[in-house]
This record gives sequence, structure tokens and C-alpha cells, in this order.
Amino acid sequence: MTVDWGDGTAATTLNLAAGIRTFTTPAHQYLNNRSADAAYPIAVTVTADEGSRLTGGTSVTVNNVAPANLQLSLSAAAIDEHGSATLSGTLPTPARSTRTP
Ligand SMILES: [Ca+2]
Repeated sequence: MTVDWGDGTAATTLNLAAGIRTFTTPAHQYLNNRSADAAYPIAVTVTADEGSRLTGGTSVTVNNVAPANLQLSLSAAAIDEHGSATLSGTLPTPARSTRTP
């Protein structure tokens, strides 16, 4: 079976043994929300040995997370005139989203 997560990443393929009726995928990470936080469609296709196919779908909403906590560091808090300083910074990593249907 394959799972298309709807976010343009490679589909996940699971090889299910004969007789298996339940499954759980590895967690899938969504790195960004869609415009207006629209849901990502998730499409599942199960292909049997003889080639017959069963399809299904669901969706997941990924909410935007605003960046926060920009960390800045100045080489000196006070300098003499004609002096110079450097600024260092760490850009935030927004919270990531994972989903296991
Ligand atoms: Ca975003």
C-alpha cells in the first residue's frame, strides 16, 4: 500500500503481509502549513497481489506556527565612538507537525 501525504514529499510504501488487516505508518512530518491553513489531503492506495486496488482518503490540517524567540547577541553592549560591534543571531525553528493516521 502507498500513502500520499499531500505535501509533495515522497509517498510512504508499506508492504503488508497476506492476512494483515491493520497498519500504522511511520510518523510523517509536515514542515509547513498550506495557504489559509487548508487541509492536506492524504490518499491511500492498497494494491492486492492480483492487482486490484482499494483507495481511501483523509486529511490533516497543519496550523501555521508564527516564528518566535529570535535570539540576538551583540559583541559589546557599549562601545566608544568610531567603534564597531558585531551582531549574532539564531533564527527560530517553528514547532513541527507530525501525523500518523
Ligand atoms: Ca508556516
